[in-house]
Amino acid sequence: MTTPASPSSCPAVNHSPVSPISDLRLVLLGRKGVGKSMAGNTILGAGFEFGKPTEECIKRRADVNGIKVTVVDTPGWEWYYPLNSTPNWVKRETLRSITLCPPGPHAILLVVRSLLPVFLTCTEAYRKAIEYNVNLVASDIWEHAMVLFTWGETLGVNIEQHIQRNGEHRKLIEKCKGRYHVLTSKKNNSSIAKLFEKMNEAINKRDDLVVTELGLWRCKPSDSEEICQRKQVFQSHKNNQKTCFG
Ligand SMILES: Nc1nc2c(ncn2[C@@H]2O[C@H](COP(=O)(O)OP(=O)(O)OP(=O)(O)O)[C@@H](O)[C@H]2O)c(=O)[nH]1
Ligand SMILES: [Mg+2]
Repeated sequence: MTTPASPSSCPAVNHSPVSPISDLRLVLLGRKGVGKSMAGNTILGAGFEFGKPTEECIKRRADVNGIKVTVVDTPGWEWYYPLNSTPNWVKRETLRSITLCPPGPHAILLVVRSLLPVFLTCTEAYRKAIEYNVNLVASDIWEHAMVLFTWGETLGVNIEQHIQRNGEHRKLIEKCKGRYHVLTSKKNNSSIAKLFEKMNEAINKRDDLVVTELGLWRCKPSDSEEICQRKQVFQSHKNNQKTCFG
């Protein structure tokens, strides 16, 4: 890994013990109707319209437990789209979401409904659709991803049992290096505090915060030209802002 030039005013990143985070930038991604907007409200307290389709990215900010939290909500992709046929406007908004919280999100929350109606069980196709749409953003986005289960109050079993029984959810969590959290529709301060704690841990665990955050924007041979261009836009934004990452 190469270390990018960082502004000389940036303080050294302290990894041990876990440094508290004062600013958190999050993007919510997921299929239509899984509860992204409501999850945004649960995290921030309010700000997103839910119960109707989100048609473009929306950014909201709030001070939560002393942390400046930015959440970007996105339009969901339809469950019935065949793989590789997500409409261009959804792809465009998915890509735009990460540009709305410069210099880039700390975490991408993959919102998944914990229990689906019977006609929408979590099949391999369902998981692959999630992976396909997430990969549109960047191939290394999984380094920043966490599964966020909604409808937690309907689970009926504890989450570990649920994951044990649901192989597709398990595979998704494995792709996110074991990171997941469960939300319910009711605001629960300790659940939000726990979510932030998990993100803080994940951020601090990365080998080098600066490199890793830049890593999201670093072009890889596997990235499409469009993704590379977006990463370059971020790179120049970062250079202009002369800010620290994190
Ligand atoms: N009981 C319960 N209902 C939820 C939960 N999360 C979302 N809902 C309901 O599910 C419906 C859809 O929620 P939204 O947050 O609008 O879903 P979305 O993912 O933003 O939908 P799109 O913007 O269309 O992609 C709403 O009627 C919510 O009230 C939850 O955790 N528990
Ligand atoms: Mg929505």
